[in-house]
Amino acid sequence: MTKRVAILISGGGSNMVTLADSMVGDHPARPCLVLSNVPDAGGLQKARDRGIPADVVDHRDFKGDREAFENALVSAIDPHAPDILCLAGFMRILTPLFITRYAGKMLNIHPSLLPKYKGLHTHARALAAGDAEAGCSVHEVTAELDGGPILGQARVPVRPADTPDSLAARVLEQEHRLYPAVLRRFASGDRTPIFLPWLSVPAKKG
Ligand code: NHR
Ligand code: GAR
Repeated sequence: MTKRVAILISGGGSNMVTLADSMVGDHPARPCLVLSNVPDAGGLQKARDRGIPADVVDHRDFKGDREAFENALVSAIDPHAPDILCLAGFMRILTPLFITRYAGKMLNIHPSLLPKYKGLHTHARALAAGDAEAGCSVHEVTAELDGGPILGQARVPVRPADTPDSLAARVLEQEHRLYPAVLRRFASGDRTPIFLPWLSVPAKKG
């Protein structure tokens, strides 16, 4: 049976696009919903352009009541009956109310080599620590923030002139390789982690 995938975003949605565009042909899954907590997230239009239902639940309407926000997320998600939820640049910490409902079905991509740099500002923290390499991780989402089982990692070198933005751009290219690879494997029922070697993405021609 083809798996149904809901993708949660807060921003531009470049990871959402690579996931959605990977779910074609003999892929075991298809996108069923893109949901954003930010009304003007750029990824919403990219979802609609692809014919994927796109919806918004604005956390600001709930004035800090995280459980009320999450109940609204659940109401937006459940009619689409997803088998898998992918967080892709989704920026709200989720409480056990949400986590327990979708336990074992939820993935996140985090821009660090976990268990290093859980939480935010990962690239600035990697540079401040003088790390020689950085990267990204896909992990199962559990109640422990960025602490669930690792399903894949990709590494990049840190360059001497790097800023948080230049490092983030190098890591993002690898996110776009890693997340579709992990989703495909996960959707086929295989949770063996994928570790990608460093391969620079060639600049686009033309
Ligand atoms: N929720 C749980 N329970 N477990 C995880 O592993 C989660 C999660 C929710 C989101 C993504 C995560 C990341 O990859 C993620 C993983 C947001 C924050 C954060 O501090 C931290 C980690 C992640 C996402 N959010 C602030 C908050 O108060 C808001 C920040 C903002 O709006 O800019 O929720 O990094
Ligand atoms: C990605 O780098 C993702 O790893 C990161 O936000 C970016 C989203 O980009 N996620 C987090 O920092 C989660 N806290 P995108 O919207 O273009 O996919």
